[in-house]
Amino acid sequence: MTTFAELFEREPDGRWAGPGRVNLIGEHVDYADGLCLPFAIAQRTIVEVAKRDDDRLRLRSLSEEGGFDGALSDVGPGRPEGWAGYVAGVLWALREAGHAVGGIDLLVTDTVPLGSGLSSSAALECGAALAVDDLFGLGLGGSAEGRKVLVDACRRAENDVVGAQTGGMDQAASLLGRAGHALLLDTHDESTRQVPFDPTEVGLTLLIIDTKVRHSHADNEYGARRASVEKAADALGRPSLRDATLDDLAALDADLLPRARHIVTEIDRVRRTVALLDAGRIAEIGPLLDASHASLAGDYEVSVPELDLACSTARAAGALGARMTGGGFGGSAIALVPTDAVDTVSGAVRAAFATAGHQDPDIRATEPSAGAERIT
Ligand code: GAF
Repeated sequence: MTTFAELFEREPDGRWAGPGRVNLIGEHVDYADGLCLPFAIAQRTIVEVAKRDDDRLRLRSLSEEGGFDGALSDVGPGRPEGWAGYVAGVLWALREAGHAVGGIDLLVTDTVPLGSGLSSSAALECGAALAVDDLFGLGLGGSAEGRKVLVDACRRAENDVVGAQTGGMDQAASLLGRAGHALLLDTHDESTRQVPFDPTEVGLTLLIIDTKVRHSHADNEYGARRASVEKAADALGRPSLRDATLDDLAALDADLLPRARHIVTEIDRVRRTVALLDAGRIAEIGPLLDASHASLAGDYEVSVPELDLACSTARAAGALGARMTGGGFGGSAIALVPTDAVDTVSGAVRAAFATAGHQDPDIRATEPSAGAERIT
């Protein structure tokens, strides 16, 4: 395997990890002033990084083609293309925000599976952001408030350099995640709260079912959903749909109504999920997960048959609840399962996928894990 030293003729200053995320509930509401409840997972993207004394960026990956070799001053909207834009974009955003950052050599040695709906992009951005914070002594990584500044830089990298109009949920989960907790993120004021979430403590397991499906039109569809939600808020004369009621939505046309209904009902489901978790009633959140999936599939139309099959089969085999997680159009579902039913549920989902002629899904247990950190 190629090493950092072979590529760059020097040793790295250290290694940093940025985790992927699962969103427990609160889907497609982070660009709508809503509430979401993600957590960082054990699957991580690892970067080896060395600081440079000049302005040059040399970015390479062991698993991905492409990369970048150029000046930080050449980075901007649309440049560089490909995965390197996520890393270069973080440095660009930090510099735009007034932080004194310069060049780096960086090698991606491990990655959260791409297209799995577990936010490999945020994992990369956040691992790189923490490395840059450490190496240039920005002092942001040591506190939640500082990490929120890094969250903003990672989100700007994605919005302004890569050009994906995503919300900030994934970056917040990757940088602010904590073992045993889900992160309640209020995207209205960016406030956060750690909510206890430890399924294993009560004999439950949260499974990730990666369908391995990735649709190429996902980015366009994501943008279209976001535009519909903004249009619906405009039509109602509100800054966002956050405080709208179902009755308010009656004024919307038939195209916008279901989209807006998803936002309003999903925010309510997050509130109810948090209330149950705060009361230690984890096993009771299943119906809220199911209702979230139904809303995403029916009203928001971001699911695909493989995600629907994963959820319905998991439920029929004993899961307490199941839903797609992340942006949709492929990627992963989650299922909350009594630990003694994990084999039954996994086997049933595999069998259903085989019968339907789908690829064999990747199924694994997950739990809330630490946010981005330095490893060595
Ligand atoms: C993607 C986006 F990047 C997030 O910001 C969020 O909108 C999510 O889709 C849907 O909840 O992961």
